[in-house]
Amino acid sequence: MLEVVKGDITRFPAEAIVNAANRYLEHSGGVAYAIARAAAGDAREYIRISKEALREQLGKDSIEHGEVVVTPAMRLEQYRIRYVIHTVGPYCGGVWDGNKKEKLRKAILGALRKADELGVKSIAFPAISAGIYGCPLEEVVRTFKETVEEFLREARSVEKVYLVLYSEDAYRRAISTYNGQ
Ligand code: AR6
Repeated sequence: MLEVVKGDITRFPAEAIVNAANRYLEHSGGVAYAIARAAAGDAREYIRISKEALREQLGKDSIEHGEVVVTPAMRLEQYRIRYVIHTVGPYCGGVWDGNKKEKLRKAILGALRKADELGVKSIAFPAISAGIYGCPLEEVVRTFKETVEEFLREARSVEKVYLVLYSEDAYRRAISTYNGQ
Protein backbone atom coordinates (compact mmCIF):
# COMPACT_ATOMS: atom_id res chain seq x y z
CA MET A 1 0.00 0.00 0.00
CA LEU A 2 2.70 2.49 1.05
CA GLU A 3 6.34 2.08 0.16
CA VAL A 4 9.50 4.14 0.69
CA VAL A 5 11.86 3.76 -2.28
CA LYS A 6 15.05 5.27 -3.64
CA GLY A 7 14.93 6.71 -7.15
CA ASP A 8 14.37 9.57 -9.56
CA ILE A 9 10.71 10.57 -9.59
CA THR A 10 10.99 11.88 -13.18
CA ARG A 11 11.21 8.28 -14.33
CA PHE A 12 9.30 6.45 -11.66
CA PRO A 13 6.59 4.22 -13.17
CA ALA A 14 3.56 5.38 -11.17
CA GLU A 15 0.43 6.56 -13.01
CA ALA A 16 0.65 9.92 -11.26
CA ILE A 17 3.71 11.68 -9.88
CA VAL A 18 3.53 14.63 -7.52
CA ASN A 19 5.52 17.81 -7.91
CA ALA A 20 6.77 19.79 -4.88
CA ALA A 21 5.81 23.10 -6.45
CA ASN A 22 5.61 26.71 -5.32
CA ARG A 23 2.38 28.76 -5.29
CA TYR A 24 2.96 30.12 -8.79
CA LEU A 25 4.10 26.86 -10.41
CA GLU A 26 7.39 28.48 -11.39
CA HIS A 27 9.36 25.18 -11.23
CA SER A 28 12.61 27.10 -10.80
CA GLY A 29 14.67 24.53 -8.90
CA GLY A 30 14.78 21.17 -7.14
CA VAL A 31 12.46 18.37 -8.16
CA ALA A 32 10.07 20.87 -9.83
CA TYR A 33 12.69 21.95 -12.33
CA ALA A 34 13.72 18.32 -12.94
CA ILE A 35 10.11 17.28 -13.65
CA ALA A 36 9.43 20.31 -15.87
CA ARG A 37 12.53 19.73 -17.96
CA ALA A 38 12.00 15.99 -18.26
CA ALA A 39 8.30 16.33 -19.16
CA ALA A 40 8.44 19.08 -21.78
CA GLY A 41 12.12 19.01 -22.78
CA ASP A 42 12.26 22.68 -21.81
CA ALA A 43 11.33 23.78 -18.28
CA ARG A 44 9.97 27.15 -19.48
CA GLU A 45 7.47 25.40 -21.72
CA TYR A 46 6.22 23.26 -18.85
CA ILE A 47 5.93 26.35 -16.62
CA ARG A 48 3.73 27.93 -19.31
CA ILE A 49 1.57 24.78 -19.52
CA SER A 50 1.32 24.61 -15.72
CA LYS A 51 0.28 28.25 -15.32
CA GLU A 52 -2.36 27.83 -18.03
CA ALA A 53 -3.67 24.70 -16.28
CA LEU A 54 -3.75 26.63 -12.99
CA ARG A 55 -5.93 29.35 -14.51
CA GLU A 56 -8.21 26.79 -16.19
CA GLN A 57 -8.57 24.48 -13.19
CA LEU A 58 -8.72 26.98 -10.33
CA GLY A 59 -9.52 30.29 -12.05
CA LYS A 60 -6.63 32.16 -10.42
CA ASP A 61 -2.87 32.66 -10.58
CA SER A 62 -1.62 30.98 -7.41
CA ILE A 63 -2.48 27.98 -5.24
CA GLU A 64 -2.86 27.44 -1.50
CA HIS A 65 -1.80 24.44 0.57
CA GLY A 66 -4.26 21.67 -0.24
CA GLU A 67 -5.11 22.95 -3.71
CA VAL A 68 -3.62 21.07 -6.65
CA VAL A 69 -3.21 21.42 -10.40
CA VAL A 70 -2.89 18.56 -12.89
CA THR A 71 -0.75 18.67 -16.04
CA PRO A 72 -0.11 15.99 -18.66
CA ALA A 73 3.00 13.81 -18.34
CA MET A 74 4.13 14.50 -21.93
CA ARG A 75 7.57 12.85 -22.39
CA LEU A 76 7.21 11.05 -19.06
CA GLU A 77 4.58 8.83 -20.66
CA GLN A 78 7.48 6.65 -21.78
CA TYR A 79 7.73 5.56 -18.11
CA ARG A 80 3.95 4.96 -17.96
CA ILE A 81 3.40 8.18 -16.00
CA ARG A 82 0.07 9.80 -17.02
CA TYR A 83 -0.30 12.86 -14.81
CA VAL A 84 1.78 15.32 -12.85
CA ILE A 85 -0.08 16.64 -9.79
CA HIS A 86 1.34 19.92 -8.48
CA THR A 87 0.99 20.63 -4.78
CA VAL A 88 2.59 23.17 -2.43
CA GLY A 89 4.14 22.24 0.89
CA PRO A 90 5.07 24.65 3.69
CA TYR A 91 8.26 26.71 3.82
CA CYS A 92 10.08 25.78 7.03
CA GLY A 93 13.60 27.23 6.85
CA GLY A 94 14.59 24.66 9.48
CA VAL A 95 11.65 25.44 11.80
CA TRP A 96 8.98 22.81 12.38
CA ASP A 97 5.71 23.18 14.29
CA GLY A 98 2.05 22.13 14.21
CA ASN A 99 1.17 24.77 11.64
CA LYS A 100 3.79 23.49 9.17
CA LYS A 101 2.64 19.94 9.78
CA GLU A 102 -0.99 20.84 9.01
CA LYS A 103 0.04 22.62 5.78
CA LEU A 104 2.06 19.60 4.70
CA ARG A 105 -0.80 17.25 5.57
CA LYS A 106 -3.14 19.33 3.41
CA ALA A 107 -0.65 19.36 0.52
CA ILE A 108 -0.27 15.57 0.61
CA LEU A 109 -3.99 14.87 1.07
CA GLY A 110 -4.93 17.23 -1.78
CA ALA A 111 -2.70 15.30 -4.20
CA LEU A 112 -3.97 11.91 -2.97
CA ARG A 113 -7.61 12.93 -3.37
CA LYS A 114 -6.97 14.29 -6.86
CA ALA A 115 -5.30 11.01 -7.85
CA ASP A 116 -8.36 9.15 -6.61
CA GLU A 117 -10.61 11.47 -8.62
CA LEU A 118 -8.47 10.79 -11.73
CA GLY A 119 -8.95 7.08 -11.17
CA VAL A 120 -5.26 6.19 -10.94
CA LYS A 121 -4.04 3.17 -9.02
CA SER A 122 -0.50 4.31 -8.20
CA ILE A 123 0.99 7.64 -7.15
CA ALA A 124 4.57 8.66 -6.29
CA PHE A 125 5.60 11.59 -4.07
CA PRO A 126 8.94 13.30 -3.53
CA ALA A 127 9.78 14.41 0.01
CA ILE A 128 7.70 17.60 -0.29
CA SER A 129 9.24 20.61 1.53
CA ALA A 130 12.34 18.65 2.58
CA GLY A 131 14.62 20.39 0.05
CA ILE A 132 14.68 24.11 -0.76
CA TYR A 133 11.80 24.73 1.69
CA GLY A 134 13.95 23.40 4.53
CA CYS A 135 11.58 21.18 6.53
CA PRO A 136 13.22 18.37 8.53
CA LEU A 137 13.13 15.16 6.46
CA GLU A 138 12.18 13.03 9.46
CA GLU A 139 9.10 15.18 10.16
CA VAL A 140 8.14 15.12 6.48
CA VAL A 141 8.35 11.31 6.46
CA ARG A 142 6.28 11.00 9.67
CA THR A 143 3.61 13.37 8.32
CA PHE A 144 3.59 11.53 5.02
CA LYS A 145 3.06 8.16 6.69
CA GLU A 146 0.23 9.42 8.91
CA THR A 147 -1.52 11.24 6.06
CA VAL A 148 -1.33 8.32 3.63
CA GLU A 149 -2.63 5.91 6.28
CA GLU A 150 -5.54 8.29 6.93
CA PHE A 151 -6.26 8.59 3.20
CA LEU A 152 -6.09 4.86 2.43
CA ARG A 153 -9.15 4.35 4.63
CA GLU A 154 -11.21 6.52 2.23
CA ALA A 155 -9.42 5.68 -1.08
CA ARG A 156 -11.48 4.21 -3.91
CA SER A 157 -9.04 3.97 -6.79
CA VAL A 158 -5.54 4.51 -5.38
CA GLU A 159 -3.95 1.28 -4.21
CA LYS A 160 -0.26 2.03 -4.12
CA VAL A 161 1.53 5.13 -2.75
CA TYR A 162 5.30 5.61 -3.05
CA LEU A 163 7.61 8.04 -1.30
CA VAL A 164 10.61 8.44 -3.63
CA LEU A 165 13.90 9.64 -2.13
CA TYR A 166 16.57 10.87 -4.45
CA SER A 167 19.80 10.45 -2.49
CA GLU A 168 21.10 7.39 -0.67
CA ASP A 169 21.43 9.40 2.55
CA ALA A 170 17.85 10.72 2.39
CA TYR A 171 16.60 7.23 1.58
CA ARG A 172 18.33 5.70 4.61
CA ARG A 173 17.06 8.40 6.94
CA ALA A 174 13.55 8.07 5.54
CA ILE A 175 13.48 4.29 5.90
CA SER A 176 14.69 4.47 9.46
CA THR A 177 12.07 7.11 10.38
CA TYR A 178 9.38 5.15 8.56
CA ASN A 179 10.23 2.05 10.57
CA GLY A 180 10.03 4.09 13.76
CA GLN A 181 13.75 4.01 14.62
N1 AR6 B 1 13.38 12.64 -7.70
C1 AR6 B 1 12.98 12.54 -6.39
N2 AR6 B 1 13.27 13.46 -5.46
C2 AR6 B 1 13.98 14.54 -5.85
C3 AR6 B 1 14.43 14.74 -7.18
C4 AR6 B 1 14.10 13.73 -8.13
N3 AR6 B 1 14.47 13.82 -9.40
N4 AR6 B 1 15.12 15.91 -7.22
C5 AR6 B 1 15.12 16.43 -5.98
N5 AR6 B 1 14.44 15.60 -5.14
P1 AR6 B 1 12.67 20.46 -3.45
P2 AR6 B 1 10.69 21.79 -1.71
C6 AR6 B 1 14.16 15.74 -3.71
O1 AR6 B 1 13.68 21.46 -3.07
O2 AR6 B 1 11.59 21.68 -0.53
C7 AR6 B 1 11.37 24.47 -6.17
O3 AR6 B 1 12.12 25.52 -6.66
C8 AR6 B 1 15.04 16.66 -2.89
O4 AR6 B 1 16.26 16.04 -2.59
O5 AR6 B 1 12.54 20.09 -4.87
O6 AR6 B 1 9.24 21.44 -1.53
C9 AR6 B 1 9.87 24.72 -6.28
O7 AR6 B 1 9.54 25.41 -7.46
C10 AR6 B 1 14.17 16.88 -1.66
O8 AR6 B 1 14.32 15.81 -0.73
O9 AR6 B 1 11.17 20.91 -2.97
C11 AR6 B 1 9.60 25.49 -5.02
O10 AR6 B 1 9.91 26.85 -5.18
C12 AR6 B 1 12.74 16.81 -2.21
O11 AR6 B 1 12.86 16.29 -3.55
C13 AR6 B 1 10.56 24.88 -4.01
O12 AR6 B 1 11.62 24.32 -4.77
C14 AR6 B 1 12.03 18.15 -2.28
O13 AR6 B 1 12.98 19.17 -2.57
C15 AR6 B 1 9.92 23.76 -3.22
O14 AR6 B 1 10.81 23.28 -2.24
